[in-house]
Amino acid sequence: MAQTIYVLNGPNLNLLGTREPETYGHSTMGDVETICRESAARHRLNIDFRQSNHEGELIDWIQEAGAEQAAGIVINAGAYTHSSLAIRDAVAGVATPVIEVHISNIFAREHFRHHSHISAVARACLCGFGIMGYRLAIEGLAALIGAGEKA
Ligand code: CA2
Repeated sequence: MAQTIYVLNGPNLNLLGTREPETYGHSTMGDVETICRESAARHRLNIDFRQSNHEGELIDWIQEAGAEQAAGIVINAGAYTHSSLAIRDAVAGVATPVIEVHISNIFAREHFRHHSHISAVARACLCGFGIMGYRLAIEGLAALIGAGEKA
């Protein structure tokens, strides 16, 4: 049976494409989901794509991915990246490899965005590639878990 990658998106990302295009571009979460599904399909992987504005719900989903032995988690925790020890602990608590993604280059922005609580416990981090970062994260996960490309 095909393995599943959870793609988890945090607060306000449901608004992607509606404002701040100079930082986040014009694409929507729907576009991000399409990119993720296309990338995963090339490696015969399933995508479970979710967005929540609630910290506890994101934590429940990280734990669920761990319990379900998901092939990986791609997470853009939004602003919780910079504030949530609880999400950091959830990521640290799963054996599933976690890839941290940010659409913008958080290091080229305000000082308060320069620190991520998640980076130290993630398997890898990507930022500044726009929504292409999600595709790169799935490609990277596929390589990590040895999911070959579809002929
Ligand atoms: O660059 C990223 O992906 C971020 O995770 C996005 C978060 C921000 O707090 C992080 O520092 C970096 C913000 C998500 C809100 O996105 C919106 C996009 C368009 C319109 C409104 C919100």
